[in-house]
Amino acid sequence: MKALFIADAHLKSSHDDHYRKLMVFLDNLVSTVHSEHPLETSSGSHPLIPVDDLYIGGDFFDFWFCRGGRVYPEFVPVIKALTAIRDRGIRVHFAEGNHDFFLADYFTRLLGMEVFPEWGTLMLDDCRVLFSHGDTVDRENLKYLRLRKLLRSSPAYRLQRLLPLPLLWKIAGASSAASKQSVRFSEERLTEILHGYAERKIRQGFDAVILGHCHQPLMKEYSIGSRRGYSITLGDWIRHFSYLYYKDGIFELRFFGDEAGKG
Ligand SMILES: [Mn+2]
Repeated sequence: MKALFIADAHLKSSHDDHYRKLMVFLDNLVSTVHSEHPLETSSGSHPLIPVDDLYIGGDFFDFWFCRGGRVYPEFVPVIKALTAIRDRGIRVHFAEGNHDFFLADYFTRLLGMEVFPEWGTLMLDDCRVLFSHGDTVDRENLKYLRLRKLLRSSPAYRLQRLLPLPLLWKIAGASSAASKQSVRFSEERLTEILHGYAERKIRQGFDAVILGHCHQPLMKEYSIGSRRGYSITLGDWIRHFSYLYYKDGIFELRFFGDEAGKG
């Protein structure tokens, strides 16, 4: 089987370059089963990528609040692209991030896509994979963990339902900008912490651990007896345009625009 993982697009405005680049990328994903997408429709110089499952590892949106079918207008084009992917026969799955949660209300209920609020355990062929955004890996960040729990509690859920959506979008947009300025670690240190955690999980029996959050694309390979383990942070779709491609037991970290000739 073939699966593709991306994370941390932090979408906000459909006019942003990285938003538009992501749209081109999503348009190039084709189903391995029934492809109505003839090969020659590949947009520009980018090859089509055959996929069974698309996994989005959190902070896809810079913030998320919806009401029924009503979503932030800037997100409509990318949601259409995801729906088109689903309609091409590709299963779409989300892990929630620290910027986007309560996703199931919309993506599961209305679009039938799977949402993992925190951790997902996946089987890719025989490969047992642990998948998450990764924002809860640092157990010492009690302040954040408490805030996270509070924001996702049912009183918080009910409260946001009472507020007008445009107000929520405004608050969320502003607080997301502020939260980017108050990071506990450098990206490099956070990457080390995530990979340290992933290595422990691999030693406990997972074949791969796939995380987002740190925005650094990195894959480490471990040999444990006769077993191979992969610790992967997905990078982002702001600066790196990185994605993980899984094909029949092989993991490969790739960069959009850099895949010419790869199958
Ligand atoms: Mn994050």
